[in-house]
Amino acid sequence: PVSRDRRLALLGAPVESGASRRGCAMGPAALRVAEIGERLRRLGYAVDDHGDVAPQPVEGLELPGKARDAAAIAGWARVLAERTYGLLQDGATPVVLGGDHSLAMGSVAGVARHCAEAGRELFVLWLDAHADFNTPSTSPSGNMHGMPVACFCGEDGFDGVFDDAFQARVGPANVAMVGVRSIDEDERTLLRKRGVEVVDMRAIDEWGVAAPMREFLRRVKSRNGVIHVSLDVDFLDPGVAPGAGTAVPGGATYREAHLIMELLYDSDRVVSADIVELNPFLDDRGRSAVVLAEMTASLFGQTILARPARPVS
Ligand code: 4U7
Ligand code: MN
Ligand code: MN
Ligand code: MN
Repeated sequence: PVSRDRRLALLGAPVESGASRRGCAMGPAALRVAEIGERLRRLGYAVDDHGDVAPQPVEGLELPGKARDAAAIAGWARVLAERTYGLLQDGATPVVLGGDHSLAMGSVAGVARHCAEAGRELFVLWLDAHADFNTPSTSPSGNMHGMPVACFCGEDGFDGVFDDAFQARVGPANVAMVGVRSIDEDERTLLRKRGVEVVDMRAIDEWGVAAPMREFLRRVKSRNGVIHVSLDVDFLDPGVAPGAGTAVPGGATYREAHLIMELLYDSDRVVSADIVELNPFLDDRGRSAVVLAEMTASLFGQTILARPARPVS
């Protein structure tokens, strides 16, 4: 394979108390068994697997409203923010293996700090059946995997999750959500108010994924920005990836998902990624783990046929 100059850093985050069903803690192990590291190495990258991170719970932390296990979730977030920030400062590309989606509070906070210091504008591409824009006061469940976007966009209700070093935020207008098909009522109101771009499944049915993705990538390029990709397994249709604790019918197909990854790779703007919410306890013989590992390979340049570079606009 061609040798590539980027170092990829795998970081396991076996957190599951942000979700209501257990099993996501086995996600990093299943992704490794699906050879996520080997697939990336075969593409010519130097890949360092840093193993699983260990959280330090933020003793006594309580958030106003409903936020189950906030002290532990904040502990994961803090350590992940430190790690993604440090890896980016060292010139590496962090790929966080979840674990439930609450971990994105931390991974994105680290990326946001790095970008703020480097003077680069950060965009987040949220690939998910859900918007994950609840706060402890809007959440119907209190499960923190439904809250990470609200947290890193700076909504109220997350005081004390981070200390002062990691207060950098992502502008809601710099977040694009693709594949959404389940939003709670108060969550929808808040999303609309903040102007988050939502490409729901209806839009994908009408336009496919390429048109909205090109639009998003054009916007990123026009601001010379960079992209953090957060991929929730439930973005995919449950028929493609059954290993999801919060499956919603009518999700992305195998090829829609890969095309998004291929377009992202072509854009050369992705600086970090989360691969989350895989629940191996619910999976069918490792199928979902393999699909996620394949998608990660596509994100970093695995192609069907090599094709000439084509500008995004
Ligand atoms: B996931 C939910 F109420 N919105 O907040 C909530 F429908 O990371 C689900 O996207 C959140 O899987 C799903 O609990 C979080 C619910
Ligand atoms: Mn999610
Ligand atoms: Mn989801
Ligand atoms: Mn989920």
